[in-house]
Amino acid sequence: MTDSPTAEFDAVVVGAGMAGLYSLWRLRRLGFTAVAIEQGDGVGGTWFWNRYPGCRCDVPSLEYSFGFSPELEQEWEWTEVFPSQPEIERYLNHVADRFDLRRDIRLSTKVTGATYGEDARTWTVSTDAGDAITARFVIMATGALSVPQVPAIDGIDDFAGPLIYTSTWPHDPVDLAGKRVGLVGTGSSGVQATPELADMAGHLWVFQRTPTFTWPSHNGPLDPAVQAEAKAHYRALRAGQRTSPGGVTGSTGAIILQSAEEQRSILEASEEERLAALEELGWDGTRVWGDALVDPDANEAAVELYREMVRRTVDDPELAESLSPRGFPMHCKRPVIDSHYFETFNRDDVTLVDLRQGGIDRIDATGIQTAQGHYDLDVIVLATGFDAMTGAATRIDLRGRGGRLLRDEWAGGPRSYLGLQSAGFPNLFTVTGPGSPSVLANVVVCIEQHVEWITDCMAHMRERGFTEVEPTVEAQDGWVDHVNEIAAPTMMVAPTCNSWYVGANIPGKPRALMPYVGGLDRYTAACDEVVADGYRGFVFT
Ligand code: N01
Repeated sequence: MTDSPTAEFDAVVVGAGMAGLYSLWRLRRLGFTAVAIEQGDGVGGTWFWNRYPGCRCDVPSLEYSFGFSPELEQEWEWTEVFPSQPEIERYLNHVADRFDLRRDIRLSTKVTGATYGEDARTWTVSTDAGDAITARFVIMATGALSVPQVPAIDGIDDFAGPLIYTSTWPHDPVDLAGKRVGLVGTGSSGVQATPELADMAGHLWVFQRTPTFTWPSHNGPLDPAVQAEAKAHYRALRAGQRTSPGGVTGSTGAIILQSAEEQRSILEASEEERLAALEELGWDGTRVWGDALVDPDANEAAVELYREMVRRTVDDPELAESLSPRGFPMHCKRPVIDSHYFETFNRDDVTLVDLRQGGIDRIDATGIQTAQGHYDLDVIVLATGFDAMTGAATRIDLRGRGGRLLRDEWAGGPRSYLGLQSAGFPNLFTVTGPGSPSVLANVVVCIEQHVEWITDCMAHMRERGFTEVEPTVEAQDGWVDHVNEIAAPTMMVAPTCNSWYVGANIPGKPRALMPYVGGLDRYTAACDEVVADGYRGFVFT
């Protein structure tokens, strides 16, 4: 089937990461034919590509797993509270094998375009292998963080040694022993890689443009009793995930803060009470303050507590100051979870290069030239992030009704109804796309909710003989307004915050908050209400 240059399926699924695998499983179960097109030469998506040292998920293992198969839940054994990349990749390969999904997956093939034929009401999907695959539906399971950002640094191709992106870390072992290694970027990837690279390298220089808010993961071996307890009550756990804002119950051995009952008011706390929170909770004592999520003064008070923790952890006061976030609020970017990040800077073989003292001018054959001087390096590691949430879809020539290009429609910021469909692009669905909670919640739960909604909608159409579904422009506009309104009081849209949530990490990308901040529970209820109301806002033909 997959060798044919042309084929006809009910659905083409773009990607074979978690969303692609579950889409295939569910489509098959509902009796739809489908093929998944995957650019990597293995399944797993994010967990196939991001194999840098230290790569780990920040959602507990027992919750960062599929809930669609009780047998799978029972047979798979997690080993750590937070799963490492190799363990998740093994799990996803197990899923692909256990459910015989590989026969419908075409690896090492990139989708380059998809055009909607209004007469036939089908999509024609083209790939870099020269295929033209026709299907009634296209499901974009392309991931929110799947397009690495190539930083705009002069001379990036001039470096004579290996230049490695964390997001495409090589499969073969990388020998860093005795090497001078430069790491650029201190987001989640850079923070996770720092302690590991420090162990591997001769000397590590960390090039930091903006200091990070990061908290210890408290990772460790998974208590067998906790695992047994979860397995005994998995149905209740899954139900709890779906009705929580973050898709996480916190009942699986991990310390999850900021649930409503744990939030305190920093503005009502005395200086002694604030410092007592650090004594009681350590780093987590900086983020138990509910008012810091919405009040700038409360936020700055919490940031000062955070800086106090940096000073208590980093031996050199000047270095502590360099590592301290300043000038933008806590909670405006994705929280980072680490294992001994700040402690790593107390090592003699690790040097922080604070780019606020002089930025990177260029990369040359022998290293990185900054305004502070030249750093001679053998290896450069780039942990410089992703063109998040819209990058994958806008790089594909997606042509909807009348030949309109999705990339043009989204030129001022992404527009979609419920994060599921865009007006003018019938029968094209997005999993965990902009306008949905996705990156702000346990993405596995988000994926399952989306895929179930999408495939249920397809089944609904089949039952009633419909061939086309598309949202109205009014419904889409209403949803985009709602997404912006509920984000307005949060730190995520603070003008001083340049996060990938708002596209600020990509030069020229329009500044627009992409995820839905209202919580997975509220979002799921909104999706369910739309269906109960006869798919309000969607037009079926
Ligand atoms: O990317 P990022 P990431 N010169 O965009 C710097 C998920 N994730 O891959 O802040 C110098 O956060 C940039 O600096 P600045 C998670 O959702 C999860 O780390 O723009 N520096 C920043 O420090 C996460 O949020 C996990 O000033 C440059 C860094 O590169 C998301 O992926 C693990 C630069 C990019 O940080 C993205 O994280 C890993 C330049 N030209 C990832 N360009 C877990 O589950 C960029 N930077 C734990």
